[in-house]
Amino acid sequence: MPIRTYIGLGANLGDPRGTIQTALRELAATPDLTVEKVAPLYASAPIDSSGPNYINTVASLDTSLGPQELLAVLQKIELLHGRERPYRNAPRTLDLDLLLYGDIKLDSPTLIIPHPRMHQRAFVLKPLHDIAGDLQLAQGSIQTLLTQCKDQGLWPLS
Ligand code: PH2
Ligand code: MG
Ligand code: MG
Repeated sequence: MPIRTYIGLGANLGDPRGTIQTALRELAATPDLTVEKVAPLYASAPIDSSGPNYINTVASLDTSLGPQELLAVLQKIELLHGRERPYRNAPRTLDLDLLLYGDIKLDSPTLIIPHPRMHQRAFVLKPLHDIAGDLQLAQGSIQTLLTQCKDQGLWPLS
């Protein structure tokens, strides 16, 4: 049985909208992985980061890949789009974050699931709510968590 996973997509360098759309097509073309839903795109002010506003969204995937295999797929697609990591939270051409993988908890040196900061970030919670409003995170309902980060700049793109 495939596992339902959620990933966050973000970019604030180059052509963020185009890059995110291309990355979604590359994900959809990946063996053993189906893109189930994609939330609308949002513009968001950088949080603990710098540079132009980000474009962010969230997608749900169904996959028989394991979490580390899925992480490798995400990192390969990031590299295809020129992702560099000069320092933590640097502006980036593409960031693909594994947010949730079924209901597993994982704490390895390379991967922590659920994503440790997702519950504090409107740019994750709002698009996640758009496609999975009933999801409960360990910290509470998405709706409640969203009220706690309502001061973060987030704007729907038409
Ligand atoms: N990603 C970060 C740090 N800060 N801010 C916004 N608005 N959007 C992001 O995707 C983002 C961020 C680290 O991955
Ligand atoms: Mg990130
Ligand atoms: Mg990342």
